[in-house]
Amino acid sequence: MSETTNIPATTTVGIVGAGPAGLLLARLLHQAGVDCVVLEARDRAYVEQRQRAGVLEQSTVDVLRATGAAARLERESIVHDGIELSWNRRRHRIDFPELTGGSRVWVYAQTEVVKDLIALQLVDGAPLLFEAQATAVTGADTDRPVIHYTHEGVARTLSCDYVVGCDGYHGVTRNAIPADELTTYERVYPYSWFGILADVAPSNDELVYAHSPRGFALLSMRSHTVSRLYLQVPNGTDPHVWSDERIWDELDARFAVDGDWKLARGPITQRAVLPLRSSVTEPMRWGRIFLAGDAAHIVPPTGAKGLNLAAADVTVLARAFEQWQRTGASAGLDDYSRHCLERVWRAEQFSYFMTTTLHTAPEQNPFDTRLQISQLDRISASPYAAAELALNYVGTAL
Ligand code: RFL
Ligand code: PHB
Repeated sequence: MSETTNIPATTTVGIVGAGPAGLLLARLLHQAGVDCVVLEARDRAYVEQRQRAGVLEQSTVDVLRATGAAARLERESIVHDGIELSWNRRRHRIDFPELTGGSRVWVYAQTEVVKDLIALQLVDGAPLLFEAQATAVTGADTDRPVIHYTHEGVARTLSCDYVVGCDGYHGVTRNAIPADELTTYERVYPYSWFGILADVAPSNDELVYAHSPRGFALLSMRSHTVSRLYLQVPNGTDPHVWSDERIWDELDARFAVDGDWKLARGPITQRAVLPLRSSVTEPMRWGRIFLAGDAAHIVPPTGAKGLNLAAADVTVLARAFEQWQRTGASAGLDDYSRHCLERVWRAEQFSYFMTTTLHTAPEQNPFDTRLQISQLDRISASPYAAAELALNYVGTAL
């Protein structure tokens, strides 16, 4: 039988997008015995290599463990008990376990989460079609919504009980909902992040978020031998006009502290500029269509929340589908949007706070800079202010 004849035309839950949200949802539904199909526009290599987030909260690690997708994470992730904030040429450590009653975070790249979920899904999981681009979803207000998609040049349809849009900010599922049924709250920031990957051991054991007169910088990592670093840059910056030396010099200047700490340099293997945006679409469900992850909300990466919110959405949704399939009760599905939006808005507020406290806006008023410094001083002086940051950073249980 050819692979093509195996492509189902009907399913219970049709999932558009195989980023972390779609893949994790498929895994959870498979475990719960709920039939689903995942359609992904890109090919496998592209999805597995897309460089994005790097920090996992406890609740995300818990759900990955529960799905059996955490074996490599247990071996290769790096557990972090804190972060450092840097301003006025000094650093202050935020101790997570001390300030939160024992919580911590895991440094494990989104690329690796995605690889682990795909590997598991292909061995033991629901159908996952790469290079299957959804073009439209119809029938949101009927009992059988339909995903229209193209696979290997052939136009196909997938008829579903429910459709979940896990297709990110530029996805098509959201368009299936009448525009006047949705409200989008949005803020675009007047700066972007220039991210690099470098083959050099991280210069600090923990992440460093730096406020500086030259703008924000972040030191992160992918492993004990690969560093991930970011610089605040003006919107529209072309990453390819920066020489490697200019990037390292700028990072040096922004991380500079009194004392003998030095940023180690190494070959830069990847570079990209990403604009910063906050956005929430409400409600996250209309008729038989659900939105999850970046399809419903975007946070600027400063709070490290994007991937964790996506995981939280689909965990809530999978439980609701399981309840519905087992008992016929739709209470969980009906409550999905309200339930998720509470966490989403908390993460939006925290990400906005981290972003606006640490970045320097173009033509920023010196008064605003003094307010930022006062806020950072407060965090270093008050365990209550530090705990508020720590509790938001490590996230809450689901
Ligand atoms: P994703 O990961 O964007 O996955 C969506 C998937 O849907 C597919 N798709 C379609 N498939 C079929 N038909 C269509 N018509 C489709 N349209 C789209 C896409 O190919 C893709 O595979 O969303 P998801 O699953 O909700 O996961 C969310 C996270 O990826 C995201 O929140 C974070 O990565 C955000 N983010 C970052 N967060 C951090 O905490 N730290 C970071 O450093 C960080 N870097 C980033 C990021 C997001 C970025 N984007 C979306 C612009 C860097 C980038 C470039
Ligand atoms: C990353 O490692 O890519 C990363 C870490 C923390 C952030 C954002 C990005 O807040």
